[in-house]
Amino acid sequence: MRGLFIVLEGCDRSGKSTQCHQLVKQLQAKGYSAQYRNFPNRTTQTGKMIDSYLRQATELDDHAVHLLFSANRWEAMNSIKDTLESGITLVVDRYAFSGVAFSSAKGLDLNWCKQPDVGLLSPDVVVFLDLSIDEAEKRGGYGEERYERRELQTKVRNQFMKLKDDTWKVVNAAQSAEQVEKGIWSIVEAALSTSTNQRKSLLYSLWK
Ligand code: NYM
Ligand code: MG
Repeated sequence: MRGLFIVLEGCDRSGKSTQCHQLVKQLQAKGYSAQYRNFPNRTTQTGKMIDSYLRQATELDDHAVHLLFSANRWEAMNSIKDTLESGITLVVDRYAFSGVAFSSAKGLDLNWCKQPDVGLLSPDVVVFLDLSIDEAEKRGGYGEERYERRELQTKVRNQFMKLKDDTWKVVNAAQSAEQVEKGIWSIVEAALSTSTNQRKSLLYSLWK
C-alpha cells in the first residue's frame, strides 16, 4: 500500500518544522516508514535562488519568485510520487498553500497565484497549525528573512483561510507542543486507519 501524503501548513513561527519532525518520529515508532520533506527545498537550483531572495541577498519580481516556488515543487513531484508508491509516508513542511498565501498577501491576484500549482499531487490531509499573530510574536519575535513582519503575516493568515477546503484540519497551535502533537496525531491516525483499504489513488489533481 502506498504511503500517506501529509502536509503541515501555517504562518511563520507556528511550530510546523518541530511538529513535522515529531510526527515523523511518532510514525516511525508505530512501525510506519516515514520521511520529512520541506518546501522550499533550498538545495536545488531553484531553491538556491529562492534562498537568496528570502535572505534578502537578491531582489526578484514578485511573479517571478512565485513561479520559482512553484517550480521548486514541480521538480520534486516524481520523487514524491515514487516515495509514496514505495510505501513511505511523507510529512511535508509547507506546500502550494504557502505559495499562494504568501504571494497573494503581497498583492498578487489569488487566482493567478494558484495556476502554476494546479495539477500538483493532492495531499491526503492538510493540517493547518493556527496561531494568532500576537501569539506568534510572543515566540521570540520573527527572524531576519523576508516576509517575517507582523503586517504581512496578518495578511498571510487571512489568505490561508481562503484556501481552506475539506481536506484541511485545523489544530490550535497556541497549545503546548505536547498538546499540538496529540492533536496532529489524532488526525493522522484517522487518516491512516480509514485509508487501509480505500486509500485513494495518487492524483495530480490539486485545485483541478
Ligand atoms: N514561502 C514558502 C513562499 O513564499 N512560497 C512558497 O511556495 C513556500 C513553500 O518562504 N516565510 C515562504 C514562507 C516562508 C519562507 O519558508 C521560507 P521556511 O519554511 O521558513 O523555510
Ligand atoms: Mg521560516
